[in-house]
Amino acid sequence: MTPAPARDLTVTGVRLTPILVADPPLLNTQGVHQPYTPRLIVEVETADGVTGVGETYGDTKYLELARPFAEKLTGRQVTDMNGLFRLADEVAVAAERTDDAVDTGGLRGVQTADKLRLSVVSAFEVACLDALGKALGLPVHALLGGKVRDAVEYSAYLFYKWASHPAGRPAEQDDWGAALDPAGIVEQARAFKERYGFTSFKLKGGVFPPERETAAVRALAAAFPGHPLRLDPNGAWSTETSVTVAGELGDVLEYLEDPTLGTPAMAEVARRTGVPLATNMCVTTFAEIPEAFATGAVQVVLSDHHYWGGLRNTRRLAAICETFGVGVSMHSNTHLGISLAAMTHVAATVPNLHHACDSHYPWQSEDVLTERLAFTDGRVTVSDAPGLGVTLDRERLRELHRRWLDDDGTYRDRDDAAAMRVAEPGWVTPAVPRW
Ligand code: GKR
Ligand code: MG
Repeated sequence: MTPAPARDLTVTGVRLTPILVADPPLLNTQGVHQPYTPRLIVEVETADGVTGVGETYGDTKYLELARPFAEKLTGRQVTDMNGLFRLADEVAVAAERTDDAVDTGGLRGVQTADKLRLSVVSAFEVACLDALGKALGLPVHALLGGKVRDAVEYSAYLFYKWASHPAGRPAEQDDWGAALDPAGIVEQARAFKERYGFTSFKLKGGVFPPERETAAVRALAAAFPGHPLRLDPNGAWSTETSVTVAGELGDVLEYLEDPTLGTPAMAEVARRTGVPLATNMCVTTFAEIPEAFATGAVQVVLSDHHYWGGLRNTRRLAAICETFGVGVSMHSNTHLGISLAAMTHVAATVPNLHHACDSHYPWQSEDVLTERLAFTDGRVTVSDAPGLGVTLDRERLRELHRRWLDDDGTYRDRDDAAAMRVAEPGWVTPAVPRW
């Protein structure tokens, strides 16, 4: 038999398209989501004419790293995914920004230049995997060692929210309505269940005083008995408040997510309560693992391929968690279908991912795909089509890029506190612990 001709997997071109995507007024401890949020779409083309896609944060600081990175990628092989990290280091040395070194105020833990780099690498890694999969006729999960499940379960991501953005803001009214009290949160959860079949619920907290959020979780427990529930105030509480809330909700919570900031404080809360603690704030890099695991600060780590540096690093993280008997779940930030596809492929390959993954996707009415990904019975079916199994809608991509081009800078960098100031002019990012 004549062997099939070798494919030429040399990268011949990289396209970066920053876009602005409509986002509803979702509240968190820092403020509220802006009407539009920035995302970056990455396309990697090979000599054989195959194109792979990836997606990551689109704020200016990510773009500034992604641009020189894209230039350096041309001429390399899409198979050289380990080389992406070296490439990112080279780019970062040339572009290092001191103000990126530490920002303790983020909702995803301390922001470091390293994490920024990994978030950029991840989009290129996903695009390379997509291109490689398409070239070989294999799904991304097969390139990661093969799926261990045919569908990935997601949780309903409940948010306190306003009915619409403050007057004068451009985005249209969404069809979710307001949710500002326990009844509103239960109604939102019902809508999530009806529309998508989700059976586990996560409430984004840190917005109202803990008693009010505790009441909302109690209302969810009464409305959906036996369903897994989570509450995540993004580190807004003191250790004492965290211990109190854990005591009050311990019987109904699957886990309490980042009740308080920092590994030592989380370890104290864990020591004083029997409630499992999860994090996407105190363990967000490999370097943060040893202290957190040694002190028993977290029982579940939320992976996120964006800032852990890709799908292969997510598997490394899961393997470490398994070794130490720590659970794995998945974090999400505002994202589109390309990222949901990537999340689903990697989640399908992680045997010890026993918790439903987070996803903001139901909140995003816009996408850049020809076909939206669907949740059925709260699950996304793992695609067996080559690559990620998604197709870019070029027209839509152009429109959302046009919005980015036309923006005067108001929305090119996510700023939840600035969005809040439109409604409350005196608003400043609250100091933590807030309660
Ligand atoms: O979208 O407002 C939000 C969330 O608060 C997000 O930014 C967090 O990163 O969902 C995230 C979390 O679990 O902490
Ligand atoms: Mg969280």
